[in-house]
Order: sequence, then structure tokens, then C-alpha cells
Amino acid sequence: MGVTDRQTGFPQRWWRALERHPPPVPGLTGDRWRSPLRGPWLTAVYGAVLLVGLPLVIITGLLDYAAYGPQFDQALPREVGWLRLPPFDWPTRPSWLFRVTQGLHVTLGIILIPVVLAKLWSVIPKLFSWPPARSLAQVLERLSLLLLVGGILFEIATGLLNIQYAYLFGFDFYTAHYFGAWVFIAAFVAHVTLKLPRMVSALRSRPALRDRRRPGQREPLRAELRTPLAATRPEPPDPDDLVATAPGAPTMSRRGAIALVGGLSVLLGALTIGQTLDGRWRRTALLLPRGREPGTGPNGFPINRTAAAAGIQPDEVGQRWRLTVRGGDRLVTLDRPRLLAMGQHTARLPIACVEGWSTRQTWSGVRLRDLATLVGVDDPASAQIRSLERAGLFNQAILQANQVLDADSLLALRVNGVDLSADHGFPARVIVPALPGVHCTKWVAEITFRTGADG
Ligand SMILES: Nc1nc2c(c(=O)[nH]1)N[C@H]1C(S)=C(S)[C@@H](COP(=O)(O)O)O[C@H]1N2
Ligand SMILES: [Mo]
Repeated sequence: MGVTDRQTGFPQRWWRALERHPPPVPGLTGDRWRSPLRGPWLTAVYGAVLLVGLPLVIITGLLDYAAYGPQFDQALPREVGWLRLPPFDWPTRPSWLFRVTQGLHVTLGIILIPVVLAKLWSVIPKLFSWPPARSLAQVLERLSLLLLVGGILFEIATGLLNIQYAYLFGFDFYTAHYFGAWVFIAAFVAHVTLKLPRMVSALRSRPALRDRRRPGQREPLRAELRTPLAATRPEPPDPDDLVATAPGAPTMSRRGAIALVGGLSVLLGALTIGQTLDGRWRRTALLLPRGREPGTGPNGFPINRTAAAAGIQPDEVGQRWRLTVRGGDRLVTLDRPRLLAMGQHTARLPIACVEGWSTRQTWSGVRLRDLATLVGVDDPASAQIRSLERAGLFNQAILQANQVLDADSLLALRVNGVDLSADHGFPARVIVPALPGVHCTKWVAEITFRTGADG
């Protein structure tokens, strides 16, 4: 009987055999990775940026899910089992709330892509090390890494495809992105718990580089940022095997590597941020597939789905159009002239789409709460809005009580002083402060106000 590995129960000669016979895959032998920049310090710098940035992307992502109204089963995916978030009413104030949470989620998510890739690059020797594990703890660690790396790449890929309106995948975006997020979150929490001490000590490392002007004081980051290419040396060998065993000559300083990644992030941010701004800035959003040239005039702002794409027939929205309003056992039918004869209210409110773009316009129309009063519902628990649109995921929406009662919540008839265009929802559309764009239903045909008693 040979000696047995305590944790895995593998006889040691099996390990040695594994070690001696790596599969013929490039990268499995330690000396394949030669960059002298790789090491715990650089990994920790990228890691620290992600440690601050990724939680923001995660939190804003989960908030966006909450904003969709999971309590009405209208957040997607609908069935999330015990991953259901604690339900709460999404506020209507500040009116730019969803614009900011969704804008941050998408923009920051994009900006962090170069940092994620740089972090992966910095630990690549570990991902390929052979044998894959030496103990049970290592097997678990590598499994969690698989979920971490797979999770973030999956979230980036599905998110990017969604904002490009490229539904290439054969599965539902919302389902994939939501469950993928939880896989990533679990792996991220485990990874941070395991690696935080290592990150902190690595950031404080590089003791060879002391601040020359203040002797005795260690300022690794500043010292490193002052180190040019010519003085760039590999980090000392580390227990994690990140530092190359046979480092090549540097072609870039560490500050250069940081600047390169930072520069790419700034560039991506600059090409994205315009989609959340109005006016000519929108043209700078080169990564935005739609809405960069939204036309001119009062209706010249992005269109998510055109009337033609939604299958709206011109005669349905002409003279023949009627709005049906229900509440309790009352039912009122209104044509557009009757609606225009009611008290009109004007509000400057944003539309913010889940794909990340947003815009702020001046809407006017009838207050939703006035329509509720019209059918005798003074304290609605919710309102169900239905569109003329027959198919499509977003042909109806349910609004919470606070969303119906807000003084700026409108069934909008006009925008920027003119009638809504066909593509923006003529004859009437919903517009509510801080409501996700998807629920600002266009071409409204029917509104049902429910009280608590209706269940
Ligand atoms: N009936 C209907 N309403 C709809 C949609 C739709 O597909 N059908 N799309 C929603 C989405 S996703 C957004 S972001 C907003 C965009 O409004 P806009 O096209 O007027 O800018 O409309 C919403 N209202
Ligand atoms: Mo949207």
C-alpha cells in the first residue's frame, strides 16, 4: 500500500502519474505563460475594481427585477421558486429612479467588461494548472471558479445580446439572465470570502517599491504607477503560481496594463452613455443598435416597437377607437374627444427601457386616478392595462396603487405639445414616474381598476 492523500483518498503515485502526464493541451505546463506582469498584485488591482463595481451591477440588476412588479407575477421569469425576492412596492419617486438603476446596470456592466477580461488574463495560468486539483478543497475551489467565470461570461454574453436586440439564443433572455445571475452571485460571494484576505495582502505587497521621497512609507499603488517599462520586474514567486516561472522581458509596464484596461473601459463607457442622454449626445451611443437617429420633431425620440411591428391596424386607432374603463361593476367607454375634454395634466417624465436607453419627454393627458374616480374607484389596489396589440409580451401591464395614484401618472394623449405619433402609442399610452419602459403600454384599449376587495 502506498501513501494516501489525506483529503481525496488518492494514492500519491496516481497524483504523480497525473502530474507527469499532462494532456497534450497548450497551457498546461507552467512555463507557457511568460508575461512578467502577471502576479498577485496586478490580479488584486483588477479584483479590487470588480469588488466595488460588480456588487453595483448585481444590486441594480435585482432592483430592476423588483421594479417589474413580481408581486403581480409580471416580472420575468415568473416562476423563480425560492429565489423570489422579498416583495415591495416600487416607488414612483424620484421619477428618474428606474432610469438610474437600469442605466447603471447596463452602462456599468459594459464598462467593467475589459476589467473582467483583464482579471481573467491575469489568473489564466491557474485556470490551466495541472494536475487540476491536489485536494478536495481544491476540487471545490475549482468548481466554484468554473461557476464564477462561466457565470460572468454568460451574464455578459446574454446581456450584450439582449441590448443589441439579438435574440440568437434558443432560450428566453429573462430566464437565462436571472438564473445565470444567481449562479454568478453565489460563486462571487464564495470567491470574495475565500480571496479577500489574499487580495488585501497582495495590494499591500511589492515591498521592494518604497516611496523614495518618503522613505520608510510603503505606497505600493503610487510606487507602481511611477514605475516605467524599463524598471518593470516580475513579482516574487507566489504560492498561487500566478507569477511566471520563466518570465519573458516586459513589453509593457504595470501602469501601462492598468491604463490600457482603464482606457478601454472609458472608451466603452463613452460609446454607451449617450443612450441615456437626450439631444445630440444620443448620436455618440455607437453601441446602441436602435434609436440613435430617432428622427426630429416632437415625436423624435427612440421607439422600442413600431405600430407596424405590433400589428396595429390604422382603422383600429382611428375614429373607431374607444377606451374601455372598468371598476367594480361599472364600465365607461370613452372616445378620444371625450378624453381630451377631461382635465388635462402635463408632466415631464422619463421612459427608461430595460435595454438601457432612456429619454425624458413632456407628456400630457388624463390622470389615471381621474379615470379611476370616473368608475367610482377612489382607492384602487391595482390597475390592469390592456393594449390593442394582440400578441407580444408587453401588450398588458399591472400597476400598483401608488403608480395609479401619483399625480403625474397619465394616460398620455399628447407629447411635447402634439398628438402622440402612431409609433409612440396613439391614441393613448400609459406614462408613470419611475415605471419600467415595458409597462408604459402603448395603444391602450382597456383599463380595469381593482380594489382590495376584488382580490
Ligand atoms: N403595446 C405595447 N406597448 C409597449 C411596448 C410594446 O411592445 N407593446 N413596448 C414597451 C417598451 S419595452 C418600451 S421601452 C416603451 C418604449 O416606448 P416608445 O417606443 O414610445 O419610446 O414602450 C412600451 N410599451
Ligand atoms: Mo423596453
